[in-house]
Formats: sequence, structure tokens, C-alpha cells
Amino acid sequence: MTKTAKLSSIDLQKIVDSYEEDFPVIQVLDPEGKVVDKKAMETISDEELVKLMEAMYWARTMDERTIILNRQGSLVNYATAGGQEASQYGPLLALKEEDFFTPTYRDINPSIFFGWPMEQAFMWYLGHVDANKIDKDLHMYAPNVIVGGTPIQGAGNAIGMRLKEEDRIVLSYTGDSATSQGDFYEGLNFAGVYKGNMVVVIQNNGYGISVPVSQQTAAKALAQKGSGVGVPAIRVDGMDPVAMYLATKQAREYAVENGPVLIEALTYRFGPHTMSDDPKRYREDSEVEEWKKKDPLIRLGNYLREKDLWSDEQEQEIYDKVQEDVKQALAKVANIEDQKVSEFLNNMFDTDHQPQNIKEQLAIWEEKERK
Ligand SMILES: Cc1ncc(C[n+]2csc(CCOP(=O)(O)OP(=O)(O)O)c2C)c(N)n1
Ligand SMILES: [Mg+2]
Repeated sequence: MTKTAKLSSIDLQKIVDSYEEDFPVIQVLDPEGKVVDKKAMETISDEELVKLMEAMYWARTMDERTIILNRQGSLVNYATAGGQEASQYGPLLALKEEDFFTPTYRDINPSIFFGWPMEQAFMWYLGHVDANKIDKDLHMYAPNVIVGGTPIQGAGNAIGMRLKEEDRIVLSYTGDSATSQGDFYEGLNFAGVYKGNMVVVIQNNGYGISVPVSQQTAAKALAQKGSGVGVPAIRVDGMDPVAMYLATKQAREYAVENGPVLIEALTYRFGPHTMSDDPKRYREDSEVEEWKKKDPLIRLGNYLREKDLWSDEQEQEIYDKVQEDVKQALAKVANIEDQKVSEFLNNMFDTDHQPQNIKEQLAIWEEKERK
């Protein structure tokens, strides 16, 4: 029943202040790696914890390697993700094989982890069209550069899953500034109405390029954007891999039964937005240092090393494998055929009804490509 109230009891300031209080930050491991939620910790096995650590160590190594590949000119650009490992790999590991993933441009390494061949990821950086030809058995779309676009893609799939009564979900990643786009709201709203099997994770890294969250929106917690569309929303310490993993597992179960869940992950990117960005122009070094104290790899690493479950040897093995895999992927990329402009034109325009000017351009390009 809808409650009634007297106007005299309404305090507008209190209402807006209550929003942030509604979204406490969920944490299982503190920054030193000490358990702060024993009950939650009992629900995760040592094996799962080691898997989380392996994924994050792999990701950090890939991040560093991809930055070097850019500096060497082997790739054209890269949206760095060092620092965001807990919020990117916690949810991914909580998925089941049949689940679907809609990544953004910052989720290239998570996409490789999900199964996208590394050479295709490298081709994506080089702007090669074949990067986007995703194997049908791999349940993901090519990473989306349209800010706010992923919850729209996700909603369509998720509503389809509900209609077909499938026991699987879509995991959509999106950024903090993306939540100020209409697309984000529309995707979540539709999924809410039609109970789409979707978990949206906002990777709140504090910035949309150089714009801090406080200049993107007046909302104190981005999770509160779920309340507006009737979707359960939580805020999670995005530097805590265990909290991210367990929260997503719980959200996944709910989403299969009832409909979408929104998770705001409070995280940080240690590096630049992309390789053409200079973060020193908009954030203090001291801020970066503060966040580095919350590094998810240190946090889980400390916990696992204390239990003798993690060692330098394990790290070395992953490091060596990354170097070898990158070498092989680069060799494959060196042998790919150049893409053709004629292929773009044929992909973009219906081949049976191409306008005259496109036909003319196509003829010119086909002639050039024959040489
Ligand atoms: C619709 C749209 N508008 C603008 C851009 C340009 N752009 C690329 S990244 C970015 C910032 C996105 O920030 P956020 O959503 O916080 O994600 P992050 O990059 O921090 O992961 C913008 C504005 C774009 N790609 N798409
Ligand atoms: Mg951001």
C-alpha cells in the first residue's frame, strides 16, 4: 500500500542526504588483506581465491605488456585497466559458461580472458574489421566504444533470455560517466520492466577521461540510479576481488530468477585513460598513491601468501606465459590480410540497392585493390 505523509514532515535536504546512506560499500577483504566479513569468506574456496589471483595477475601483466606494445608502435591505442582488476575479473569469474558478456573498450583484456583470441584483440586496436567477427560459440559482442551502449545491447539479449526461460545472464560492463547517458538508463529501464536476466556492473573509476564523477552527476552514489528504475542496486568495494566475485554470484542468481541487478564497483585506473591521455593534467599524484594502497593484487596476494597459497613462482609462470602468448599473437597479426575498403562499403550498404555514388566508389576501390 502506498503510504501518505504530511507536507510538514518532508525535509528535502534529508531526502537527498539519505541517498548515499542507502548504499554502504560492501567489503570482504580490507586493503591489507584482512577478512572483514568472515561469513562471506566462508562461502569461497581456496581454489576459487587462487583462480581470482591468477586472473588478476594475468591481467596486470597483460596491461603492462600492452602499454609497452603501444609505446613500441605495434598497436595503435590502449585504454589502460591496471587497478581495475578486482572489478573486472571478480564478476567474470562469477559467470557460468553459458552466460553472455558485453564489454567496453576498457575491457579488451577481460574479453581475451573470456575467450576472444588475443590476435583478434590486437586487430581491434589496429582497427581491423575482422576483429569484430566473433565466433558464434563465444557469448560476447565485440568491445563497444559507444559510451553507455553496453546496457542497451545487454538488455536486448537479457530480455530474450527471459522470454526463452533460459538459465543464463548477460553481464554488461559500463563506466561511471556512461551512467549519465540516456542509453544507460533506457537499457536498465527496459530490462527492469521485462525482467531481463542482466547484471550491469558500473566500473566507477572516478573519471570519464578527465571529468571527475562530481562533475558528471549530482548523484552521490551511482548505484542510486537503479532505484529510479526499480532495479536492486548495491555498491561494492571495486578493489576487493572477493567482494566483487561474491556480490556478482549473488546478483547472478537473483537475475536468473527475477530480473536485472545493478552493481556499482568503486575502483580506480592507475594509468591514463588511453595512451593519448596525460592524467597529470587533471589528477594529483597523491590521489593515485592513495588508491595504490588499495591495490587488489596486494590485498588478495597478502591473504593468499599468508596461507601459503601464492608464491613468486606462480607469478613467474603467468608472466612467462603472457610473454609467449603475446609473441605468438603478434606473429599471427603480422600475417593477416589488409582489410579492403570495398568490404566496408559492402558491409555498410545493402548490396542489392546501393546508391549510385556508392557503386562508383566501390568500382574505384575494387580497381585499386586488384593492383
Ligand atoms: C556516445 C559517446 N560519447 C562520447 C564518447 C567519447 N568518450 C570515449 S571514452 C569517454 C569517457 C567514458 O568514461 P566512463 O564511462 O567513466 O568510462 P571509462 O573510460 O572511465 O572506463 C568518452 C566521453 C564516446 N566514445 N561515445
Ligand atoms: Mg570512468
